[in-house]
Amino acid sequence: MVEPLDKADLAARRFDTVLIANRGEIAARIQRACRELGLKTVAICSEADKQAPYGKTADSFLCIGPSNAASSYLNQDAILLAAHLTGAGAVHPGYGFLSENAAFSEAVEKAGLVFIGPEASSIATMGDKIAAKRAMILAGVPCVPGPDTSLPDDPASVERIAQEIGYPVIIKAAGGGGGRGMRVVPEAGQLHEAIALTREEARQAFGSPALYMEKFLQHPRHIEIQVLCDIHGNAIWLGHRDCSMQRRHQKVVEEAPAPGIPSETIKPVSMACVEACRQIGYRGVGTFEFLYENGAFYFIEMNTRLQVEHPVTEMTSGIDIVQAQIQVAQGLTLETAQGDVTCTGHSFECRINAEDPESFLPSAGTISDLALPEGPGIRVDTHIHAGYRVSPYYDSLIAKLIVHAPNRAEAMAEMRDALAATRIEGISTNLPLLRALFDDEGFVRGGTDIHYLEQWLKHRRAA
Ligand code: MV4
Repeated sequence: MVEPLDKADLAARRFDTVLIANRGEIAARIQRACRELGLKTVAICSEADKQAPYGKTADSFLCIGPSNAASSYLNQDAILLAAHLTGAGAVHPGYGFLSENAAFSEAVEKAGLVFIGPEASSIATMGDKIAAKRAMILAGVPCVPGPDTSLPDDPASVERIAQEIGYPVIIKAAGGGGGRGMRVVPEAGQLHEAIALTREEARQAFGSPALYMEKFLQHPRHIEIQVLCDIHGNAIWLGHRDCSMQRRHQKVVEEAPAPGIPSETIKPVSMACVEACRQIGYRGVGTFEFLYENGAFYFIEMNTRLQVEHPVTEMTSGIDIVQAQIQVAQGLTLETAQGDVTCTGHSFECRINAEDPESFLPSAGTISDLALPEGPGIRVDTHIHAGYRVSPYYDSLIAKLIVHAPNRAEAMAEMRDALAATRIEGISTNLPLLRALFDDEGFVRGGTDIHYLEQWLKHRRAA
């Protein structure tokens, strides 16, 4: 249920200055959206990021702590202090760091500022993967077979649950997500040990021993649905993305739309996602993650943040997701109705990482020379420039190469050209790997599963 808002509540959500509580390409991306909306920006940094280019173009720029993220980008008090010192009225958390921290959402709002993201209660519900699954079942979103309750302690009961689902099953921690805290159980003989190990890991890593069990899907694709919701009960979906091309739960290439999904299949699933948003009074942007196997969708998790791969959806839908996210945070009504959303053409995103192309170890150092592609249908989201120092402290993502064309084949050709025109000297990057991938027969065909890239890398090493 969405609580009715009075005029004073709404007026309190207006702001003219946004503190961007993040770094790197996404800090630059959010700053651009703010500028386009006529909002002032506050950039923050750690000691490692004092030279960041988005610091120079922000209205205020503050160093809030040392290089290690725990003392800076994760330091809630330092961020709130920076907001007060600069007169910011809102905080945008970006992705990672504090973006899915329910306590931070609450602390920001309790301090009289606007959190550009969902309410703390929505973040908490989706952070508890069992609660999330229960909310989805209630809204009619299709889920992976398995109970929406935590596993009981007694051995006979869990054996019965696994029998009912059918092996292989997967044990997941309620506090996990994104590939953390899960274990596949191929057969009954391994059930109890898997539960004991996962429970102990969950207790250590998430502070909660709660687990749940699902059917393990062996060859799914990872497909996600982007939603956008205002605080007046309007919710829309902006199409879907295929994020199956990943290694160790790190996405490498994303595309929109997911190839080969019939609109009759995706439409009822998307409608249910939008219904789930209305039921929980969801505010802002969100992503419903699904496994897709044999023509059916199975919900696994909801992300309550702006995602790295949001540009492919912006390119196909024509909607600026970051601007819209800021506007709904201000309490504005969504201008776009579902009937006005039309997705056209095809978009790819390549994540360019500063890493060794063989070992995948992060590569720090100074970018000595740089050439980035440009032209119609090409977009580069980045904060780097010649002379920029890539520090070893943070995520290795340094740029996103995004293309848009009338169809998938043309978008692929455009990405090949864009990759060929990209040069980054002085550090190692995954550019060679991305170029090889866009020449791979399986990827060119489309519709590969979540294991494809890791298998491809294995064969490539052997060859
Ligand atoms: C699964 C699964 C198979 N069956 N759940 C990994 C990340 C987290 N979001 C959920 N994950 C998975 N859950 C069931 N019931 C396989 C994965 C999985 C995966 C999912 C999406 C993208 C990449 C993946 C890589 C390995 C495993």
